[in-house]
Amino acid sequence: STLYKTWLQYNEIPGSELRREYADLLGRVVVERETSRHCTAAVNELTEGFKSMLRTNAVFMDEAPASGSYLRIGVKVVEAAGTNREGRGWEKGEDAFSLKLIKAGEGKRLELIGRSPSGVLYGVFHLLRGMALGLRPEELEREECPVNRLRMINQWDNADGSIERGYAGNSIFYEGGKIVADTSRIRDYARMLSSVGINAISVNNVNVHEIETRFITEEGLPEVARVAEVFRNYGIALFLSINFAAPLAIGGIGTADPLDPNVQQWWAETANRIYRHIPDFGGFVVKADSEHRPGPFAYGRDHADGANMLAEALEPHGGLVIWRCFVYNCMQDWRDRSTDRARAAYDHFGPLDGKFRDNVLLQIKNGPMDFQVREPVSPLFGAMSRTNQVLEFQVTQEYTGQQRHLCYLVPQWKQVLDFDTHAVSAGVQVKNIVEGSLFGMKISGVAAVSNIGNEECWTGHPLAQANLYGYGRLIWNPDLSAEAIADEWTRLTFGNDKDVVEKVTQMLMASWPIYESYTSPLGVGWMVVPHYHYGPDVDGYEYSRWGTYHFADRDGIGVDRTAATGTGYVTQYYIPNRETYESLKKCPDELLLFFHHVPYSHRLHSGSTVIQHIYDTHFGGAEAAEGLSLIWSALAGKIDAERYEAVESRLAEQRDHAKHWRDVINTYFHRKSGVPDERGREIY
Ligand code: BDP
Repeated sequence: STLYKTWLQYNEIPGSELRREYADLLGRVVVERETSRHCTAAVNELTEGFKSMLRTNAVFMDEAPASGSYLRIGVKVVEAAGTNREGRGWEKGEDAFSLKLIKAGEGKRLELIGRSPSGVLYGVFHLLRGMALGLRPEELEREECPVNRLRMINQWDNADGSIERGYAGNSIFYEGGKIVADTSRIRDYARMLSSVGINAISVNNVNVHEIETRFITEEGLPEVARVAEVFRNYGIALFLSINFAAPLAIGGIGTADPLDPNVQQWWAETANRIYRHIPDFGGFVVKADSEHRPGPFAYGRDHADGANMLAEALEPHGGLVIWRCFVYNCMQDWRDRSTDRARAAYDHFGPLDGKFRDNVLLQIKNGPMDFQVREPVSPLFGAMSRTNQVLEFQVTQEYTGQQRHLCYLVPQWKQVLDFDTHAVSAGVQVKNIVEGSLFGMKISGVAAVSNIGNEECWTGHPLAQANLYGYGRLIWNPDLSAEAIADEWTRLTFGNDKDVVEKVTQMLMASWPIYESYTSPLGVGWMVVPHYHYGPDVDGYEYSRWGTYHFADRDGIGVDRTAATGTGYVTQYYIPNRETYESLKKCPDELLLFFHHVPYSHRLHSGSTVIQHIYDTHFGGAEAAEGLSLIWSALAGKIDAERYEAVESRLAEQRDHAKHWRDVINTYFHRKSGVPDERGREIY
């Protein structure tokens, strides 16, 4: 169905002239035999794509024809710098490709050269995308090399088939404690990921339960290897989340102490076993000493001890340890104002800079708290110059409307990537840091939590497909604009009708600000129903142990994180960011309540008071949410019924739910502050 095919619709090219031109150019494909052995997925994709877009069956040949036009595909392997390991390398440049249109006698030759079979695959997807966008052959010419080396997706899927923070049905990977027998849907997912440049995936939840702990045993591995094979064909390396206490849980060793030789040996043997089954296994993702997960702290060891022990086991095979920095005290006493969860990652990991082995990467969430609709950028970016880093985004919309509300997140991610950290000097943006060359990181990149499940449209809300697409495109090239990505996704998904493209792009681009405007105000976060994180509950997290407070009382609201009078979190930033956030005058409005506790009468840069801003944005936001559904209804008849209706019903839910948000937030602050709305609108 069109829902299922996402951005890979491969509709017939409408203009018959352009279609004929492409059919002529691409009707014959020359791939040398040696190359084609390694490029099966690329060849299959071309075959499928040409058949449905050009209505031709491409003829594959292993030698160039004497005359006429054709597509030539080749691999020119990038020199691997000193990688004599059995595992896969992560060399910069190995995923690159070039596409050139060359005049050859009477005809033309389109030449696609990849620097590896993955490069060829990316080139093929680029070609098919260009065709679907209606580009002419000469407009396809380019040389591309992804900016980030590691471009990863994290599944939070559990073996029982459920998905932590999944909003689109159950897992496509697991059912009833087992890996699914039929992997064809996983293959389709691999195609989607590869089409936007993803090259790594961890296939189980970071919270590892007993069943998944066993994935690394002799019984579990043949099953995992089946999935690894599916992804391998699409240039995607498979990783597993592991349980740090596995030596205890399944190893029969009475400890998981990283400095214990028996533990070290157990992990070394485990690594050997894994690589016997999966020779190009990517490595481990580890959530340790976080939210009740086991870790090195139990043995008086630190994160470097824990990560390095695993790294040593994987090192001979070329495997990586991706160690998450989402570490904080989730049992804090809300009465104690001296602890600040925002400080935690930096306080834990900053002092360990330089202590990690070369194949360890620290995975850092984009903000210091937890994927809120608005947060400052984590100060850890730029703070560790001798440690490999991975930036973590959340594609699944946990705190941003759970794929029932429209929230296109690419603009948010873009702000994070473009944030000027002022590490080393002005102009050092987060994207320059995670790309790796600035600090000479051995390997680095970006990871994100997936938003897909087994529903027909993959993502619950059909328009939420744009987030998965956009994530891949953005981390391939962080200089792409959020608009350009939205425009591209819309065309690929719904076709090139001008009205459709304009309206859908407009909806996507407006959606994050709209969602922000009717939910928690001015960067304060967390006013959601505890545990579920959907819908408003202003005080739900206020007197809890999670470190998630807004401190609203009758006089004011916000968290004082200044150095002068607050938690001192601002000192984790470089100057001038530190000064900007410290200063009530300079702090940007959208983060005001993240950094300052202010009276409701405080005047924002925008000119309005905090309380009036809350009223205005909530009335305005609910109205704008209704506006989204009106824009969509203007597209009736231009979009197939299945997708039209699926989107329409989500937008109707959003419209109603936004009003609920508006009323709960406005009423709360009206009652707390006693300040009336200047414009006298209805507050309950
Ligand atoms: C939070 C989620 C929780 C995850 C955790 C994590 O609520 O389900 O396990 O992040 O990232 O956002 O480990």
